[in-house]
Amino acid sequence: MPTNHDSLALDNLAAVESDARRSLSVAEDEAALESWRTDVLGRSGTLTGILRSIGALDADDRKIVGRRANVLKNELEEAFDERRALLAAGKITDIAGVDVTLPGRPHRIGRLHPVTQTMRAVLEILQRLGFAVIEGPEVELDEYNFDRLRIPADHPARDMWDTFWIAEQEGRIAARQTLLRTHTSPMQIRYLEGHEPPIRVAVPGRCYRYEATDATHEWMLQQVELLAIDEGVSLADLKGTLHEFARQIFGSDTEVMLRNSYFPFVEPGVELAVKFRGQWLEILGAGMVHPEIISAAGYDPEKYTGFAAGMGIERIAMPLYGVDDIRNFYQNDLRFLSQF
Ligand code: FA5
Repeated sequence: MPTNHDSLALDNLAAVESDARRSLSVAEDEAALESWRTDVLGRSGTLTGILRSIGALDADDRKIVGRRANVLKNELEEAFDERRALLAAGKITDIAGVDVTLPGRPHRIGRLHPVTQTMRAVLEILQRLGFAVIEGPEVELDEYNFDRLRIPADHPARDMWDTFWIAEQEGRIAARQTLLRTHTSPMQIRYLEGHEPPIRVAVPGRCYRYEATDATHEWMLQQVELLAIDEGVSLADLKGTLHEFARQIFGSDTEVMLRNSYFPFVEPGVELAVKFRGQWLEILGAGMVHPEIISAAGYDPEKYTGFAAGMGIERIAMPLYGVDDIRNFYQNDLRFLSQF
């Protein structure tokens, strides 16, 4: 057991050590190094003072304190040599207050955006349910975004989708009017042009709407379109698919509701809402592909039937991550985003 005497001497030693190390770490030139050496290791230096006083201690204490003081002396001499070598090698700049020998600050590790995480989870489930993932253009023709989906220019349903039109370039009159797609549904038409039933695809992508934003509406949104066409596909298949999807993404405790809706390209039309903070939040529109769309693609609508759906990924992310204002997702505030 160390005596009081000896623990006092050890405390002194510790104080000398921390002072010495701190002042050495800010010595930035040869003169500062030399004055440090005089102050600490010189004839009347702080450590030398302690070494001298060891003789006055009891024999036992002398051993303990003496050993520690000698080890410290070696350590400080080494630290001094190291510091001098670093200075000589130009590894320490003389920018006041900057110690380039300090360890670096840790990098902040990036993470996936919550909407990207949601998109990945959604596609994983849909792939397990048998849908192949394909993509389509964000800049779309009026014809595919509207007309061929049974929404002609004078149709009141066009008001459902306020549109960003692509301006015609000066001196060049576009043969066909282009726009930023307002939904992923044009891919129903494009896919049917080049593929025969059986069809089972999921089409993720960004959509744009020229509309005022609020807690559940953004002007840019991500959707996933579903299209399944085959002989004998029924509304029961749509219902089963949507319920299984909802169960897998939200868990079986979350309440969902399928209700009537209207879209010109389906008959009948439905929408799915999820209970979030006591209110119904609409997450997707869906329905049975309109027979005219199937016949326009060259198939007999008596033989082939199908369903389609368009899911809003931000709307799905809201209950998943407990976000009650959709606008938070795209404000690029790291304090918000780094929570997920
Ligand atoms: C459509 O876009 C249809 N194309 C969906 C569809 C596909 C119906 C296939 C039938 C068959 P709607 O405009 O309701 O429908 O949008 C679909 C989903 O996208 C909505 O349920 C919602 O989840 C999301 N959504 C729509 N508008 C916005 C918006 N401004 N901001 C965020 N999410 C939106």
